[in-house]
Amino acid sequence: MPAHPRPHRPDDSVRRRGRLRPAMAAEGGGIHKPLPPDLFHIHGTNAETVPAALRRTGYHTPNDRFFVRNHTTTPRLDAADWRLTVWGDGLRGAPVEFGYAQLRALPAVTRATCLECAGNGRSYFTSQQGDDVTGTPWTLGAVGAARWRGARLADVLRLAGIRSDAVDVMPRGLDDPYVDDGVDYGRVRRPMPVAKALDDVILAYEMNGEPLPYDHGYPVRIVAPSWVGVASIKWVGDIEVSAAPLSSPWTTEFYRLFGPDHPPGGAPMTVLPVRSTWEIDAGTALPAGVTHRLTGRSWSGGGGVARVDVSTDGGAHWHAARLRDEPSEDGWVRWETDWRPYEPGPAELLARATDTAGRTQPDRAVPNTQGYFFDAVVRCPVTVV
Ligand SMILES: Nc1nc2c(c(=O)[nH]1)N[C@H]1C(S)=C(S)[C@@H](COP(=O)(O)O)O[C@H]1N2
Ligand SMILES: [Mo]
Repeated sequence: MPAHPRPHRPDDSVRRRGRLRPAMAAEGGGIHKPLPPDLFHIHGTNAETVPAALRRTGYHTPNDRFFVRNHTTTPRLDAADWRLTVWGDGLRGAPVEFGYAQLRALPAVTRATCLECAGNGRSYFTSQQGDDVTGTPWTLGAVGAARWRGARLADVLRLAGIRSDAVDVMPRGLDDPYVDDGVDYGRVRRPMPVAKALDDVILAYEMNGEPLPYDHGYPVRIVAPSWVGVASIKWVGDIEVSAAPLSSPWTTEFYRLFGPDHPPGGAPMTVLPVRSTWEIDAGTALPAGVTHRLTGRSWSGGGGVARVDVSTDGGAHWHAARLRDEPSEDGWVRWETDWRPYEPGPAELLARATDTAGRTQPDRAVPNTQGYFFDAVVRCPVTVV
């Protein structure tokens, strides 16, 4: 594929690419759980789930193989002395503190929802479209579905005395401040509108029936269904409630769409796009003359996935995959198709999902300098032998 020549912020790619190097030395060192190579690909401080590792799982992604996206390192906090401070001029009075036991005593909700990094699929901007992007070169493993159990953020905000004119809330993590290229951006934090915070956001303390693992935010994290993963702040320690709009580097600089196809100041990012993955590793050898049950998953931040079309011949012919789950608003659907290849040689598997809102994966994703929201159909190469 030819590169798409286009103007871009001249200093951006060079500066960013240089900055990513030191983190690579860590190679997953800041992550607590084991990262065996059959389950994870490590990218610096982050680890993505290997596609074939999903195949052996049910609907929910087991905690031991759920992807980890860390700006720094996993802190090992103690629930006994953890406190959540809710503060700001969007409250009627003084800051209010919640302890772990207090949070667990509130009415609990359980929600099965996908959590996905906005940069999932980023490497395909380069490999499929020739776009020059910066950031962790994920394939499609920066996504998982879990059963999150916790208190409603809405209940906590009401107990804290949120005012009717509050507009934004900003949860902040207790992990180390994020320092990159000599710039200290402070602790990971990202505002969301009050409307989202009061709608479906959870202060989760359980993941798939277990206390949150250290890497996924122990003792308490935010889970913001359908939204970019960075909205789901881990190891949350405080939440600012504001009567005026809030911003952070995670809305103004990172997790924002920049580039010629976006407005001059960049476009904000909230709801995740439609995407699909095959549960087979790129380059897998499949014997000819044998029927293979191929499986995959599709998901969308904008509604349940209603249809998945697949091609086993590089996109020449398409047919509908069998869906194994009902469309779920913020979960995924598993699907399968049977394929009996005859000719030895290279082949490409393609999957294109359509959600209940009618959004379909395009052939080409709209580029942006930091490589977010790659939603185009991914070409998964295999070899028939
Ligand atoms: N405090 C804190 N919260 C965080 C992050 C982080 O580095 N620190 N990473 C964010 C990003 S970018 C993503 S995609 C998700 C990843 O969640 P996981 O590591 O549990 O899969 O957490 C989000 N919450
Ligand atoms: Mo992310």
